[in-house]
Amino acid sequence: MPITSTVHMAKRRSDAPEVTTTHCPYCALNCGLQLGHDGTIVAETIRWKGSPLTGGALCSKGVSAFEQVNHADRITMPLRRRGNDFEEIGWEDALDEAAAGFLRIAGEHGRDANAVLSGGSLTNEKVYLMGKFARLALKTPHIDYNGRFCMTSAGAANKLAFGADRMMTPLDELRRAEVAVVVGANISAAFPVVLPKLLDGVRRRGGRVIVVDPRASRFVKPGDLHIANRPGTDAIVFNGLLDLIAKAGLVDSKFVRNRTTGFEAALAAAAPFDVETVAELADVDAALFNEAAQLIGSADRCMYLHGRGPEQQVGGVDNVLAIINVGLACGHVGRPGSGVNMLTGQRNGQGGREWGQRCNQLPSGRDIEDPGDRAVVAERWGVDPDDLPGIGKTYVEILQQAGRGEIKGLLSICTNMNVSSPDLDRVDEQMAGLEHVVMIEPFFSRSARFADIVLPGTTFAEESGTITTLEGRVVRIDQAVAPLPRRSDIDIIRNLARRLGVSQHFDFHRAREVFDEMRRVSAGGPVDYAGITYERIRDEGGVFWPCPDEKHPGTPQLYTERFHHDDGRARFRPVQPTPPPVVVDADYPLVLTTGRVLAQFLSGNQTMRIEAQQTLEPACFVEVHPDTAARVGLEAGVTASLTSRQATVEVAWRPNPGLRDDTLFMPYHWPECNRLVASDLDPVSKIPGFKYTPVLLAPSSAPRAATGQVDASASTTASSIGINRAVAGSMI
Ligand SMILES: Nc1nc2c(c(=O)[nH]1)N[C@H]1C(S)=C(S)[C@@H](COP(=O)(O)OP(=O)(O)OC[C@H]3O[C@@H](n4cnc5c(=O)[nH]c(N)nc54)[C@H](O)[C@@H]3O)O[C@H]1N2
Ligand SMILES: Nc1nc2c(c(=O)[nH]1)N[C@H]1C(S)=C(S)[C@@H](COP(=O)(O)OP(=O)(O)OC[C@H]3O[C@@H](n4cnc5c(=O)[nH]c(N)nc54)[C@H](O)[C@@H]3O)O[C@H]1N2
Ligand code: SF4
Ligand SMILES: [Mo]
Repeated sequence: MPITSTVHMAKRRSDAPEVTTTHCPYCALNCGLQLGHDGTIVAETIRWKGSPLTGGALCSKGVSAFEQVNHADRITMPLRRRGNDFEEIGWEDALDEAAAGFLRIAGEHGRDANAVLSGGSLTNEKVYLMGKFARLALKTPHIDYNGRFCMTSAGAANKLAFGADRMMTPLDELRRAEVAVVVGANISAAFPVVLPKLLDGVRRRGGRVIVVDPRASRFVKPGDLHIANRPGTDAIVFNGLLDLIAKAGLVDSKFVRNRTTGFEAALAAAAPFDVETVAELADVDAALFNEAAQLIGSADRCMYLHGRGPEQQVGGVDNVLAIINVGLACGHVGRPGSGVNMLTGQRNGQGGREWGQRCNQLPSGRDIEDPGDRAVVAERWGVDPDDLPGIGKTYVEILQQAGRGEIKGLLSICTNMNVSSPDLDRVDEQMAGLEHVVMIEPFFSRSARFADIVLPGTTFAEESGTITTLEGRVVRIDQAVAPLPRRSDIDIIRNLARRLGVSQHFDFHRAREVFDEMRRVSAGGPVDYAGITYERIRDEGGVFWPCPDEKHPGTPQLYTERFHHDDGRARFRPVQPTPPPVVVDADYPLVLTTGRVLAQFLSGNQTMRIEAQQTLEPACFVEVHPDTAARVGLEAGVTASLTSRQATVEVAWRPNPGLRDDTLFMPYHWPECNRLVASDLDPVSKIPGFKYTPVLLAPSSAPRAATGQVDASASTTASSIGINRAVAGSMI
């Protein structure tokens, strides 16, 4: 696998007359960078040494991100479907038709027949606008966002345990940690800047890195303690750790007594998971497991970092609660060098789940079902609380109701469901069944082929706004160049709202105006930004929420004195591990788990257009343990065939001795992956079980050498989707 290490940019290369300071548009590390440009064309990335957290470091994606902005594939004019083709139309016609379609559907089927799917890569301001737009313009309860695929298990567990949904300890605190426990996070591919170095620091100071993951990613070093558990068994592993730590007398009783409730019940639920049981169910080495319990239980300062491995499971919330239970039992919360930290993924994965684009949420983390929260938001919006819709459907549920079900119209912004959703063949059918689909997209995506109207979207260099990083720090992005399509996402929302007759609620021309309203709406709420201003963000290198007034310094470290529940205490929750809904059997004997590669970002609609990234990772593949390959007769150069209960796909394969031999790993950026994955959901967070799919692996019967090229039938090509290339640009 090609390696791209962290790239430190050289000094400025060109003489672009202007420099704008902003942040990378991809992952939630939000590395700061500067763009060299002339007001129209962005010409280069410049290292910004003053960047909070990352100090100017960038991975290759951040270095090449600017190439999006003036890319030849940009959609610059609205597109309208004509048969299987698309034609360019004027802005006014496109906006008229987009709005008229939603009005028609509301008239014929009721307002609840329209839905919005939105994205965690949008700025806070746009997230807020989308939530407001769904509730006040479309008047539908059905708005959800792609963070439902991402952060909802972690968020739900954090709210249950601590009363808030935010990383609790700044990542810099790893400098003081004696032990770091990384649970199902691929640090080397997904958090490639700063975090590998911070983990190296722990090792250098004689501390230990403990990794709980069925696969050893590149960041795992000799000397680390690697617990290679079976996929889907994290609650078993952490219940077992809790049991062992208690039996060894390593519980921090003072912390448990003074700052928590529910310890006894959690311990009782963990009691059945003694070492032998865990070793058998999770298939882990008992000696390693004992050592991990000793290390964690004896550490004064321990940081837990969890990624999507334990979270994107049908028992995702329970898995995270089980990790939190161990952290609470050891008192590794609310003190320096310690913390149970979720690693948020998308550019604005954190702000994306605060500002009201979730089906169960009003802005500033308020609860859409809580009468008090509804009254506050309604008052600040100048509407009657009874006019606010109630709780809506989640992302997968909206798709499942699309077309043949009760959802007929869809507004989509910043999400690419026809790559990233589970059970993709069904999603294609569901999307095709919709009557009216409007997408706001800078690039023609695989999902856009199901649109009736595509409105050109904004890239990161063409707008201002705020983003909340994975640490909970609100940072600012500044506009470098004018939007290529002449209107920004905010302009689009304002113009659609006017056509839907509610312009008084959407009279925003600049992000700053939206932010000022957000501050007012959030004052006194669970996610309080009232004291954060654009000026402070720039002067102070970002401000951590909660920040209730302009004198308040912001809150980098949470929970030092109290938790966010009314009684100030954290909650242990008893965890009964959920068995997978579908199990491996003779027909589907291996577990497919899915994730990322360093060079590509999510559905690939941005990075796959950038040559530097595409050259590094051009196509889908599956990783197989060499023994497994030998067992099924998969030879080098032969294409692998994978069959799940959902679909069969063929991809190139790579050997990986660092993977369990009963587990396969496939990066999800290409559509092949989610054709295989089922759409079973966690009952609480409604996250799909992306990390656990029983499959059958075999050499392909097709006489084709593995070239690394994708199977054309599985991916989107110009011919397969019937788009006029001249209009839509090249597609993925
Ligand atoms: N290069 C790159 N970086 C990204 C992204 C990207 O697309 N590309 N996306 C961003 C986003 S949105 C996100 S959410 C983050 C995701 O960041 P991560 O969660 O770190 O990314 P994944 O690749 O999903 O890796 C999950 C890890 O979980 C492991 N795993 C699988 N099943 C299990 C299990 O049952 N238990 C445990 N303990 N581990 C398991 C996998 O082997 C893998 O190491 O990355 C962000 N950063
Ligand atoms: N099998 C499997 N599936 C997964 C995962 C996994 O690990 N395994 N991970 C899941 C995770 S963690 C996530 S976060 C989801 C991501 O799911 P997706 O919704 O597919 O995420 P993106 O690829 O970021 O899609 C964002 C789209 O919005 C566009 N866009 C970006 N910024 C803007 C903007 O500012 N304005 C507008 N108008 N458009 C914009 C981009 O061009 C892109 O087409 O996928 C999930 N799917
Ligand atoms: S993709 Fe993530 S790690 Fe890479 S430069 Fe962008 S923000 Fe930093
Ligand atoms: Mo994500």
